[in-house]
Amino acid sequence: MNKTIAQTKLFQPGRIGSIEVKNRIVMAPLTRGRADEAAGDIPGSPMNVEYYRQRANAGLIISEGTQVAPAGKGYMATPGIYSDAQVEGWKPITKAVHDAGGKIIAQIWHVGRITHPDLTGGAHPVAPSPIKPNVVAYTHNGKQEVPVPHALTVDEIKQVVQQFRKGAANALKAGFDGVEIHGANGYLIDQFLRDGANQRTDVYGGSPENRIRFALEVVDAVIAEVGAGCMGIRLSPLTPFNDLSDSNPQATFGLLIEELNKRGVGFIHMIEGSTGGDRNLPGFDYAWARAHFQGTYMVNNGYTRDMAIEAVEQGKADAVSFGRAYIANPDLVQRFLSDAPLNTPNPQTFYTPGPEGYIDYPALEASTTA
Ligand code: 8OZ
Repeated sequence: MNKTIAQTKLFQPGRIGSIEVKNRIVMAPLTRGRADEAAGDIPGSPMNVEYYRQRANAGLIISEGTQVAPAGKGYMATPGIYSDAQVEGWKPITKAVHDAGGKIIAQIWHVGRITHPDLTGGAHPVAPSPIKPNVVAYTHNGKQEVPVPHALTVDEIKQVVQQFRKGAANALKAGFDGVEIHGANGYLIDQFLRDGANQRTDVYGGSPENRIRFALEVVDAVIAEVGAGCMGIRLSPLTPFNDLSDSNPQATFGLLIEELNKRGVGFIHMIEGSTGGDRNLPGFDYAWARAHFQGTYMVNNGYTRDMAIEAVEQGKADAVSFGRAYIANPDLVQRFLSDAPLNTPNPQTFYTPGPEGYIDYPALEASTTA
């Protein structure tokens, strides 16, 4: 018997980790640069609330990356999750999503070396090793080369782990349903994982066992606060984004996945290939990861509606996240269900302040969604 589209697994309720979701379509974390920077990187303006509320049709929303400390901020006007005022700011957002029947988790984030003191309140960028990436930071003083980062001492590493721990605890206080650790795209955790940025000779560098240590310390700290079921980690074993590389991604990320299994981590959010680009890069066996990871396996990067339906139907993934499509289509689930055309995202307004390109993408007319 042929299924209707609505009967395919992508549109069915299920669980992401222990979080019950009404479908397996996920809104990916999206940096939008619309927090109140002058007030202390605080989210929760009426416009921020409306943006998330509009997208509560997703089975799960993953918040924009939210820095766990001032030094972990790498872009203008990204929200934090370390101060009490930030926690208060997130509350109307999580409430609006819940009131609209959705679920939302916080993506907790530290950019490491991908920043400039003009963005961190003067703090010098940090990293596993003093290696400068070929990256510019966008600051209020224009585009600037990022400096050679300060190599974290072991004491400082422990402090950053505690910052992630506090971020996770704050996420629950703010009403989030869980936490995603940002372990992808060349930011701090990824800088420890991959040897293009990690040339340490202590227990945090060298072998894959040592390079995954920091990530696992963060995972353990987050689990201690929120439990393993409602947390997960975003990974991008192959992406060259933010000038990062690894000499053997299969060994590094294969070992990490085995360790995540031992901890009962709820989900992995896997970016396949080059973030926002080529999906077909050599060097990592995603089918292996799917087969071996015991939690929920969520995939991302350039999925179309039909690719997502097929991937979940065939068991290649449990859930699929959409970034750019969700920027431009607040009602993405309804559009996928009816195979309606999608609005085109406008990159000119991805990071600009104000409502344009944020809360003004049209939903389908009610008559066409019926
Ligand atoms: C694009 C612009 C700013 C931030 C990521 C958090 O790549 C980001 C990001 C992407 O994960």
